[in-house]
Amino acid sequence: MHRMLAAFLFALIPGLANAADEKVIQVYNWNDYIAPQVLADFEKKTGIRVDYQTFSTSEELNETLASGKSFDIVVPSNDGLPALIKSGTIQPLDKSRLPNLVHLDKQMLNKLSAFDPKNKYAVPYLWGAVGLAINTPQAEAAFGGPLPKSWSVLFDPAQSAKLASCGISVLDAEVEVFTILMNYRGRALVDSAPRQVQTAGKALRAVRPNIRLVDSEQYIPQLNSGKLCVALAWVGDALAAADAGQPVEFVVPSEGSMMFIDNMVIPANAKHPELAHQFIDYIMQPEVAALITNETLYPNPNADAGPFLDENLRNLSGIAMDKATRRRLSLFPALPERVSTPVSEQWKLFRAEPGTH
Ligand code: SPD
Repeated sequence: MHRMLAAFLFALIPGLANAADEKVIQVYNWNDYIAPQVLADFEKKTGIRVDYQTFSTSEELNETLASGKSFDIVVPSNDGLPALIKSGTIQPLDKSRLPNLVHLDKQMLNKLSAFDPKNKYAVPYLWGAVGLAINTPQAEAAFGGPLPKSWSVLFDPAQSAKLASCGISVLDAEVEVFTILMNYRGRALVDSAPRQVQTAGKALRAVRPNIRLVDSEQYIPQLNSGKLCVALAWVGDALAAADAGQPVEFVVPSEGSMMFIDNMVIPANAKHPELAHQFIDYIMQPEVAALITNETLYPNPNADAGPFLDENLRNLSGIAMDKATRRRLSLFPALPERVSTPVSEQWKLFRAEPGTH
């Protein structure tokens, strides 16, 4: 009876049959982190439509996942993986459906296995460093000369006060900011006691009046249009400003910095895990990984993508990381709750303070 009704409806309403057959996957990724052409090509080659949505903070991703909303692919950072695995929020991958895994850089997979043992749940997508995006002419004019290559330009109140007039921004990323601040203060965040996090929070609030923007999305167009002179930035977003014609440099300060690996994973409640595997395997093709790097200016973990990269990117600092810079970068560790809870509390206090107008 139901089948007859469906046949009747399909005959009555043209296009309904196609709509019922349509394959769709829901992908949830960071803002400014894809080449639109890749999605269009994937849809054309596979007939699978991509419903693509974005987030701009790890907290937003975690809240969305905790709400039970279903996605087929999401893109958490390495430090978020252990909690997602432990809570059963993501499912193991079926590697027999991922032949393009052979292209991935073995060293990268090895680093990632500290967060995802045996690389069971996650396929690295893009990675990169955290550093300072500096619009050199503007910053030097405000500072009164060359800037030290140090996090002090942000965290020393006297130095950031000089730069406040040309616009400072920091990422809306509590783990990033507190990890770097603690390193600058000579401590590892992961080993810090709540009281030490509170003291660091107080130091961070002291520079809040010098900071115009706490944001990970709007800072991109603002850097691109010369409205900010110093930003605590993820590498691709800083390189995008140089690509947009601004005299912006990406600097890894002398005290060192952090790197992240962002990963494609399949949530446990995904409606189409088999299509999700198809999507992941598509992205791991060297040409496709290169298209994504060419567009986003973030390095990818694909060992065979080099020949497909735009020529000007092959030696670009930030994408091709020299050994000396790599040595100054550590991978974000997963934080225990005894640290992440005071960090979140301090972050709320910091955000609530008024900044530069
Ligand atoms: N604009 C896209 C930025 C994505 C960067 N992800 C970094 C996450 C580090 N926790």
